[in-house]
Amino acid sequence: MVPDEVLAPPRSTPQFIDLLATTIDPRPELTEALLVPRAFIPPKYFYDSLGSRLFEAICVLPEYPLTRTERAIVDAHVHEIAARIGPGSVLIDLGAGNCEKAERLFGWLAPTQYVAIDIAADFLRDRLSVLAERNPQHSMLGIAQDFTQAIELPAEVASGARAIFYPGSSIGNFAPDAAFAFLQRTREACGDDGHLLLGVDLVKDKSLLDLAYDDPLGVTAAFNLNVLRNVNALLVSDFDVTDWRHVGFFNSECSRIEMHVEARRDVTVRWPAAERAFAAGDRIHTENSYKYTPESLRHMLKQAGYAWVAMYTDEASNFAVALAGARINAAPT
Ligand code: AVI
Repeated sequence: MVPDEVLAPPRSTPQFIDLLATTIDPRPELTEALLVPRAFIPPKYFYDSLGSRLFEAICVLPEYPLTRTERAIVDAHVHEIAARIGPGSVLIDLGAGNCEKAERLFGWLAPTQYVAIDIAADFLRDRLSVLAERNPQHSMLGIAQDFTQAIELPAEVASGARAIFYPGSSIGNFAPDAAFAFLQRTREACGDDGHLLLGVDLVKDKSLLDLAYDDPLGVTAAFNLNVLRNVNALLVSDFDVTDWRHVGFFNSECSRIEMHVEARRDVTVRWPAAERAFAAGDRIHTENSYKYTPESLRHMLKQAGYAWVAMYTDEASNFAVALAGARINAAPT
């Protein structure tokens, strides 16, 4: 007979809700995306467990300074950010990944609950339990959810003012109209007492951007090509990664990074629902990463319904952290 205390989860195990099982089957979406003339794969499919780890590796590359610059900006202004948000909100971390960015805010924001949401269920569950062990005094809830279509907050999310955290310039992975609709949804989800803390990469020299998305070590290439392995797992398709190469560059006209996988040779990809022939040189578009200016960002946040926006940037204006508030009488002076 095993004593109860051995079977019971450790006190620090956070609650975890998996809403992915109840969301859409990825197969019709992927089939459709692969069969349109300009084939594409939505970037959310990068983030299986290996893809999430490869993204962590990208974030420490010297050529990809986004994460470090964002951290430095937040560190430099965290006192003011915390004063504006006020203590005791529910901290909702969209695309939480390894949860490390939000963890740095715990001491400053003293959240009543930390809610980590991500599409990579296993990765999030692992990282959240490590986080909970390090921070046993904080109440935590993990939610596996594709929040790109709708932000669903289940009843387990505590009531009270909400601070939504969307760092890392993930907003750039939406097309501008979808980014705007997403910001409107964050405004709804944060309620009339809420705030949004948003990290956004800014337009800069093309050579810097090209290098950030096509690094000499090939980490970004591995991240990009891994999407084919994830698609194989989801769709039971037969992509052979060695048939494809990584392409990543800044498209100045559209103010966006584009990533593609390009066929090295003629290849036919098969899966139970269909098949698709690609000629050598054909591309599958895997990601856009839009770059904004502080002005365009401020405008978009105001249009989305936020009453005020405080904008923080680094000295070179490479990256911006925007704090947007829902309530007009809390506007910064
Ligand atoms: C997650 N997202 C903000 C990253 C970006 O920069 O668009 C994903 C990424 N793609 C290639 N490198 C990093």
